[in-house]
Amino acid sequence: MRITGAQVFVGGPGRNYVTLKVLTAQGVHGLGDATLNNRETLPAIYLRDYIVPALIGMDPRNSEDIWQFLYRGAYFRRGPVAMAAIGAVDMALWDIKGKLAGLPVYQLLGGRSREAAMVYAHAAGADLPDLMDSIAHCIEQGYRAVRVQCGIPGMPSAGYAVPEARGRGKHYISDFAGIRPRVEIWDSGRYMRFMPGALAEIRARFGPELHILHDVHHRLLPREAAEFARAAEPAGLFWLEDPTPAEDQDALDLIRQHSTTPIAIGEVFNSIWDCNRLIEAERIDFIRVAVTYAGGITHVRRIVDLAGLHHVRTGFHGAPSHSPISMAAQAHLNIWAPNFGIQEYLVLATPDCDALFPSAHRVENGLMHVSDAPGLGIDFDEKQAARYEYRPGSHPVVRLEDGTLWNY
Ligand code: KDG
Ligand code: MG
Repeated sequence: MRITGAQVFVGGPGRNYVTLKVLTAQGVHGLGDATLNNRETLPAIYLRDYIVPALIGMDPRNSEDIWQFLYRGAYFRRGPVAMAAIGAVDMALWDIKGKLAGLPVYQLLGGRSREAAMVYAHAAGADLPDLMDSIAHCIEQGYRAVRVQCGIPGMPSAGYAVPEARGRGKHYISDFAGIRPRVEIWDSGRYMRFMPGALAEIRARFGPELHILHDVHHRLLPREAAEFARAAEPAGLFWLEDPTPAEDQDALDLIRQHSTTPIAIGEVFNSIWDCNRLIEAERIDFIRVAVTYAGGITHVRRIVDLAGLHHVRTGFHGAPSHSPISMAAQAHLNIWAPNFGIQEYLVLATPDCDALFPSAHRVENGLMHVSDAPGLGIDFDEKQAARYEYRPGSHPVVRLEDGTLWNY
């Protein structure tokens, strides 16, 4: 059996999805997602120029050896661009493996550990009453877990993942407004004075059953994060995400020393080497890596197994920049992983997106049910794909009021 070629598509409805289709002499094909939000052309070039020519002639069933070849063989290892490209190949090879076996990928991983996987939705408000409405809307739709982000009184800009005005659209990641980023102004003091109390009010309003999550998006210093995590304890969070930038991982001990609020980190990690010390030292409760930029199913499975040894559960990244292909790959991991925690779920499930990526995976009542179709259980309609092209966009940059550049 051998690979005869592979195609890379960039574009999609409202997103620059990077889709890889690996072709074989036997007519079976596999799909992978290499979308790297606002840097989408880079994994596409990495795939087209450096990976696809090397794949031709290889046996697609040897997914482990191909992973090692792409990772070790490149000499310059890791990083989001390379790992997203490797991740896409790996997903496609698991897709082929499942189709050849006539089995869904989760069966190849070890079968079901649960019937369905809990997902969390996003709620956001320009102010607390607006956020309360947004949470109530998520609960009406059946979600049992909700990430809550709120505008901060007196802050010159809206804050992370928060609409500028009540009832405004909340697609906060890319507005395709070009490469020059929008600037947001941040004030940690105002945030710290307001947000813990807001979280407690949310708990009081919605009761003990709702799983409440909150994303700090790397904006606090370790000492501030420790204070914030302790102040948020009355809200009984499911998790506090990215309280600090995770480059200085020893500093995270401060949070542990001062609070029992569960901590989730890892959406920007690309390999096990970015999180092995965090996991082994049990500084986190949830690992947030994604199959897309952490090297696909083969590599993320290793991270999941290491995490399982240290009571760390999964909470894979699922921002709207992930295409339904990587969300499908994560659905298979979620059904299998003995230490599954939760899945972020924010696919743009519009008719256009469903037409581009048809599948029988479904989310109902806040639970993701995985399809039993062979492989990843997802298709890609190339005729639909021809409707879209790459559009440049950018994340905002964040500055303090005096102009100092801060963490997005
Ligand atoms: O591209 C950046 C986004 O993926 C990120 O801002 C989303 O923090 C995020 C989350 O938790 O989904
Ligand atoms: Mg996040």
